Amino acid sequence: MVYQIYPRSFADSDGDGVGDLAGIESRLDYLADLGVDVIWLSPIYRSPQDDNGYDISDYRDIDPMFGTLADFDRLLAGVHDRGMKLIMDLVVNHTSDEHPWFVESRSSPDSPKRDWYWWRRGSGDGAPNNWGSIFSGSAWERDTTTGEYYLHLFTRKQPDLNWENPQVRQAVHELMNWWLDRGVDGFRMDVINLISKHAGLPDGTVHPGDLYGDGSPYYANGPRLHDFLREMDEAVFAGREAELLTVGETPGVSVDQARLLTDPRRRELDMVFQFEHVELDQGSGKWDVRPLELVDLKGNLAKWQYGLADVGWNSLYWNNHDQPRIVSRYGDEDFWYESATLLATVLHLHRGTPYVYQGEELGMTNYPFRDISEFRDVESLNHYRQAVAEQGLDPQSVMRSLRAMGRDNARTPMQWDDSPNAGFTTGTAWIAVNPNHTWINAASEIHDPGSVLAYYRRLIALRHDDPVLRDGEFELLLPDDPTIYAFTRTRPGSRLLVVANVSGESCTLPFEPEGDVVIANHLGPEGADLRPWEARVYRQEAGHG
Ligand code: TEU
Repeated sequence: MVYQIYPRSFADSDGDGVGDLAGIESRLDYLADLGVDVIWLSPIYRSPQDDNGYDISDYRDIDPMFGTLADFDRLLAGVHDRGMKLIMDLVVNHTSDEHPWFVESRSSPDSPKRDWYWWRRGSGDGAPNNWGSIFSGSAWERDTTTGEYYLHLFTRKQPDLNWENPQVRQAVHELMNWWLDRGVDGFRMDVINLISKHAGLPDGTVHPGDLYGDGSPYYANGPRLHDFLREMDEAVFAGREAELLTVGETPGVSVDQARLLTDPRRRELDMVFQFEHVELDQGSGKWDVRPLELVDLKGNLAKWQYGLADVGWNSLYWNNHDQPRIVSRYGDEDFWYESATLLATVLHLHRGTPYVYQGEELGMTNYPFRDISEFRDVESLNHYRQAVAEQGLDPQSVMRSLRAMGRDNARTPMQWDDSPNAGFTTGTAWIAVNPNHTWINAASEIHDPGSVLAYYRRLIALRHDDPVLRDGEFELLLPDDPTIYAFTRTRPGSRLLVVANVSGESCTLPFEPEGDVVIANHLGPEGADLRPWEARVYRQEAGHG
C-alpha cells in the first residue's frame, strides 16, 4: 500500500503555515500504524512554487519551505527504521523557467543548452502551432530575449524539456542516480508519457467550445517513449540490488499501452496511473461535470483488471493531489461513513497496488468553496480567468465546476484534530482548513473502532495477510446492475466475494451470499438485503457459488 503525502498540506512543524519535512517525520508512527508500505512524497525540491513544486529549479536540493537535505536524510532514516520505503516525485517532462538549464537556454539562440527545450519561431504573428496549455491559454510563450517561443504544456513557468537531446536524458539519469544513491526507494514519474513529442509539432484539432487545438495526439505516448524508458532503466535501475518501485503518471494511456509500459520483461515501469475511471463524471472536459453511472465505473475498472491480468500490473486509486475527494465525488456525504468505507472496500479488493492519498483514510471531503478568492491552485485560477474574462461564461456556473473538480479540494490541510487549524499548523495555514475538521479528524478516529480510519487499517491488514487479494483472479458479477457492485477474487482453494450497494436506498442481491464475512461496514444481518452504501466481503471455498 502506497500512501501519498502532499508535503505542503500534511504537517507544519515551524508555524509558517506550510507543511514541512520535520512535520512529516513527527507523523511517521501514524503512517506505520496504518500499515503503510511505501510513502510517495509530492515534490519537495527547490522550486518557485508556481505549480506547488511541480516546477523545479534545483533537482538536488530541498525547498527551504520544506527544510534541508539534512532534514530529508533524517526523514528517510525514520521511514526505513519503521520498515517503510519512500519514493520521490520525479518531474522531468518540464523544469521551472528559473532552473539554470532554462536560464541558460533562454539567453541566446547559440546557447549550448538552446536545444534542451522546445524553441520555435512564431508563425505569422502568432505561436508556432495552435496547441493549448493543459492549464489554459496557449502552450507557447514568446520570449522577449530572442523573440522566439518556447513550449510549455503546463504553466508558462514550466517549460518542456526536449528529450530528443541525449544530453537532457543523461542529465535526468544523473539526478535520478543521485537520489537513489542517497537511499530513496524509487520514483513516481510525473506525466512521463508526455516526454516524447512528434517531430514537426503539428496543429491539433480545435474541439467545439475550445479556444486552442488539442495537441495531445502529438505529445502523449509519443514515438520514442518506450525507447526513453528502456534507456532510463539501463542507465539508472539495471544492476541496482535494492528493491525499487517505479510508477508512471500517464494521462490518456490505453490498456494496450499500459501493457507495454508495465510488462516486466520490457523493463520500463512497474505500474502506471491511468485516468479513465476518474473521468467518467466528466463530459467534454474536466470542467463539464456530470453524474457518475455505476455501470460505467464497474465496466471501466473491470476492463483494466482483465486487460492487465496476464501481463503488467494495475495501480488502484480514487484520490491524489489533483482529484476532488472521493466521498464527495463518487460517494455520498449524507452516508459519509458508509460511502467512504464502501469505496475503500471496492477499490482495495481489486487486483493491483492500492494508493491512499493523505486524509482519504479519515474520510476527508471536498471543501465548501464560496468564491474564487479561496482557491490557490494555478489550474483553477487560470481556468476561471479564461472562462469568465475571455469566453464570457457565467461566473456562477464556472464556480460550480471548480467546486466539484478543483484540485484544491485535495489540498486543504490534513485534519489531525479538532483545534482551530486542525492540528496542521500553529500559524496561518496557506489554504483554508475544512470546517468539518471538528468532527472528521485523526485524533477522534484513532481510538474509535467504528471510524473510517479503523476500517482502512483493517482493510490494509487484510491485503497484507491474504494471498488471494494479492494475485487472485478478478471476475465482475452483475455488470449491468445500476447499484450493486459485486465481484470475486479467486485462486486455487480460496475465493473472496465482494458485494456492495452503491446507493442511498436499500436493495436486494439476486443471490444469497454464502461464506464468512471477513470485513463489512455495517453490523447485523448478512443475507441478501443490503442497506444503503453497505459493503461486505465473504470468504468462500473456491468453487462455491
Ligand atoms: O498532473 C498531470 C495531469 O495531466 C493532470 O493530473 C493535471 O494535473 C490535471 O488533472 C489537469 O486537469 C501532474 C501533476 O500531478 C500535477 O499536480 C501537475 O500540476 C502537473 O503534472 C504538471 O507537473
